[in-house]
Amino acid sequence: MSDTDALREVARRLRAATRVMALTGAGISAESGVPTFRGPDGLWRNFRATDLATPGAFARDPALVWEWYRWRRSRIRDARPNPGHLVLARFERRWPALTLATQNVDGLHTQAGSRRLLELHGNIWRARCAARCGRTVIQDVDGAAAPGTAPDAGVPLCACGGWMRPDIVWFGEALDDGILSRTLDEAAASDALLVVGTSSVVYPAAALPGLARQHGAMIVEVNVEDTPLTGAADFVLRGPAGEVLPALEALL
Ligand code: BJW
Ligand code: ZN
Repeated sequence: MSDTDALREVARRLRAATRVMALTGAGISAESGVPTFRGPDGLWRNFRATDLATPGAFARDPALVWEWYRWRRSRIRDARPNPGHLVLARFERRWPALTLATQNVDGLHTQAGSRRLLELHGNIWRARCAARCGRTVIQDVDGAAAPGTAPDAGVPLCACGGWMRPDIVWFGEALDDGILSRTLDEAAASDALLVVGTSSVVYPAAALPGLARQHGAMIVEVNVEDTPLTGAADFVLRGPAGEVLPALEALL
């Protein structure tokens, strides 16, 4: 099937769908200038995930982990939603029950206007108490940090005196129970799942297409390259999300 035929067929089937869901990954924000994780320009090319995105890394060197997140925030701060984010936000008007599950922590879907959003891996603009007193803060600035030359200098402090940490799900950590169970329920109930800009290697997000398919959903992958999902998708729309999604919207 040619790319144009696939696009038309996906549009035809979407017109008949009532429960549409989307799952996004770093690729949808690439065209907004936010680096992806894997691949030639990916964040993990220059940094080892285990050095930075695990609870063990934070326990060993919280200052290094915060330095990395401050740098990430500086890359994201001026980023704006691109046409891919905006199309998914407009899809909520067409399908009011549409759920958007994102692995991204950059907040660009919210900026684009998506409201039925499930942030599976947290949000880079939130911090929470690592000492588990329960405080969570929206932290656009970096807050009060441990003073002086102590090893934890630069680590924001909670009002309880403990360290704050980015409110992000690191490797080996469980996703929020409520968010995960809503996501699984939505995937099982959907007629169509659009899987946009993810390498489909990180679980449990990578299990959602299989779950949706078992319950009869059409799986559509939007990506610039093959992933482990490609062979199992019903349709593959090859190209940048910021071009493919507007082209799809135009056919609806
Ligand atoms: C474009 C494009 C354009 C580019 N247009 N496309 C089952 C099997 C095996 C392993 C596990 C398993 N279950 C759990 C695990 C372990 C682990 C895991 O999955 N490991 C795998 C790597 C094997 N999972 C976990 O640890 C998860 N926790 C968990 O399951 O806990 C269980 C538990 C239960 C009870 C108690 C305790 C534990 C947590 C996973 C958290 C992931 N966190 C990260 C890092 C956060 C750090 C941060 O952001 O600061 O989240 S990992 C990183 O990968 C980040 C992303 O959200 C995630 C997914 O990456 P994504 O979005 O797919 O990006 P890329 O870069 O990989 O891909 C980009 C794609 O876009 C590419 O395909 C490009 O081609 C494409 N693209 N430009 C369209 N313009
Ligand atoms: Zn605290």
